[in-house]
Amino acid sequence: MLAFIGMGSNLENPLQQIRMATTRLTQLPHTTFCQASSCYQSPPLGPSHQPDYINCVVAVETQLSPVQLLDCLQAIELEQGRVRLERWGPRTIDLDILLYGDQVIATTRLTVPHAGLPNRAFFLYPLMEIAPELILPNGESVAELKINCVPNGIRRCSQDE
Ligand code: ROI
Repeated sequence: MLAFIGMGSNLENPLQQIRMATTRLTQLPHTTFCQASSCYQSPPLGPSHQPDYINCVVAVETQLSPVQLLDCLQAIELEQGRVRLERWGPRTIDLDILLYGDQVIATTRLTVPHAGLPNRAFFLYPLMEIAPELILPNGESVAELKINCVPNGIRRCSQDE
């Protein structure tokens, strides 16, 4: 199944955190890494007393189930020292399943498509870069969502940062 994973970091050298997590994603079992977007910087959504975020989206072709994939992502978060203190607080790395094929999942552990996907520029800009033709399970196109979302100060990081 083709899955899209959103990455975010705003602590302890975010670009480095994203690079490390990307490397780990290339090593997932039963999974072929397809593509990574550029990195994007944006002010925090939520509590503003925290640093800007760096975000990136990757595509993988995986035979893992959604829950198996989530387990792998949470293991990487733990490895990279993610500590959950406050809701919407700063973090070294956040890995979210944005989409898993055209599956719709609503369980206690997992909401897919990610509930924030339709209005978060920091997911839509990088997603549009690697999957401009993508249509969500409800029929909405990423292109249309991106046009209609509030950019909120997002900017693409230069490749050599
Ligand atoms: N804000 C930005 N800009 N990027 C994120 O990845 C991000 N992740 C979050 C919250 C705290 C909601 N804000 C964010 O989880």
